[in-house]
Amino acid sequence: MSTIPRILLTGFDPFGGESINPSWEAVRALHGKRIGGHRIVALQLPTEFAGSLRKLKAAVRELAPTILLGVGQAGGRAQLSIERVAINLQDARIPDNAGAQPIDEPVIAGAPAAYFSTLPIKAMLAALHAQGLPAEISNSAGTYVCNHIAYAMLHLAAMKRSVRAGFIHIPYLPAQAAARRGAASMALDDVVHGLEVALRTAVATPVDRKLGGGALD
Ligand code: PCA
Repeated sequence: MSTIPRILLTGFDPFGGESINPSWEAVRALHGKRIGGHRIVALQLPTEFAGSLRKLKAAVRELAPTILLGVGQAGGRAQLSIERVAINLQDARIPDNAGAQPIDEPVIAGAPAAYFSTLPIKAMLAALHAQGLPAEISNSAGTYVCNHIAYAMLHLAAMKRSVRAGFIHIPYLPAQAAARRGAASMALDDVVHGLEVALRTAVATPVDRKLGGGALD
């Protein structure tokens, strides 16, 4: 195996009655690409609480990545949504793809209530805007499988200081939004470009910039 530092970039399989998940479509387009001296490894995770965690842990053990970036579909959101925080909670509104529906259970028992992203979220936001891509900081990754994986990635990063981690939610693809009146969407090429810009910025920015990106609600 090469000694180039690795970025583990994860997407999810379709869930909730969809036949496609834009997160996997986007991350797989970046598999094998080199960014700032790092190699991207794309990994599909099942939209399952237990299964996703098992697969993530095995990949981290095998690849020893220095950056973990999780990507997931957030149907209804209009922009690339850079998550600031993940919480130690599972509260599933719908069953996962294995039929599990945990209510008010921790992701990792005994671990902290929340972790902040350790990727430079403000620098990433500025870089996306500079490329003309719609992006925002989000202060909640929800309480479903995406938050679960975001929390697990940040827990791993907290255990190992050489690892940085974060999560980005993305809108529906146009074809998904076409079936829903008024739903926002983003073209796959823009999402792929945005993820590449975000990762390039993450690699190049060890300490985040102090830029406004807060919310009043
Ligand atoms: N989105 C879901 C789980 C898988 C995905 O792509 C979420 O936001 O939790």
